[in-house]
Amino acid sequence: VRIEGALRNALERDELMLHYQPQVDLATGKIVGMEALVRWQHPELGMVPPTRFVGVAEETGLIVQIGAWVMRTAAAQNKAWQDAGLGRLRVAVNLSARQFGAADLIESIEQVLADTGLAPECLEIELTESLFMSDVTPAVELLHRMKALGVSLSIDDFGTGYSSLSYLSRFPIDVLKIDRSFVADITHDANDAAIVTSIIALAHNLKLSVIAEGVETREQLDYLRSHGCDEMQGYYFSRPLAADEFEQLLRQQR
Ligand code: G
Ligand code: G
Ligand code: MN
Ligand code: NA
Repeated sequence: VRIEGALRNALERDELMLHYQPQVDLATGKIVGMEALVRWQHPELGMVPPTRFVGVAEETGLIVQIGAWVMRTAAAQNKAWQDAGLGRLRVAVNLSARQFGAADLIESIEQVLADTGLAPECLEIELTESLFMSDVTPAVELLHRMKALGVSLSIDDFGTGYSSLSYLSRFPIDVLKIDRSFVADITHDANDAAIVTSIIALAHNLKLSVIAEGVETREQLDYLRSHGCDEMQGYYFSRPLAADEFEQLLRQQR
């Protein structure tokens, strides 16, 4: 209850901010994109982790406003970095089920692109398999409308959902994000290694690009690179960073 009331004010009081976690091209070692992750700095509660408020925001519907703020802020930040000559990056934002169900989703994405001037292909929208569980037909139509805007679409936490693989051939997806639970034991567990290499092959056979999440060690990185994974994201390279820290990292790689 305390969280819910405070969360209602968080947007107006400017208490939310974004952290950015680098996504690195495994062939070049360069940062090619970032995932925007919301943070809440409350004056008394301190830093509230998303695990404590994203669920509440989902239940109350506040996630629709928060998600719109996240998309706008992330797109504007990416455009500013691009204008500063820091590279043609792609920024990924997480889309919640509530946002997916909102009537004005397409218009709000369109508006963010128009207002910020960010090239559509530099905005990636992360979807989870749970979004497709209920009724597949409206989901397919909605995804095609999103895709028609030119944005990039990815499946987050790939492999953990209950959906059938059949949606992969019907949905206009660009990227699979391998869930970090499969990556964790990749160098010790033959089954996890088999799952990860199979997801990489599946993605490439479908002409999708593939990114591994939760990469924490050099051994995991080497394994993923040698098996043709395109990109990685994880603590081994960097935790999610405040915008000024992320910008420093970008400047270093220039
Ligand atoms: O780094 P991390 O603790 O940021 O994130 C915890 C969880 O919160 C993850 O599952 C992540 O997908 C989710 N999350 C972070 N930012 C957002 C956001 O902007 N929107 C939604 N819907 N979920 C988010
Ligand atoms: O659910 P989603 O994949 O959107 O959320 C990303 C979550 O993963 C965030 O909570 C982020 O902080 C966390 N994360 C990012 N890199 C790593 C990592 O290398 N190891 C672990 N354990 N978590 C990570
Ligand atoms: Mn994500
Ligand atoms: Na994930």
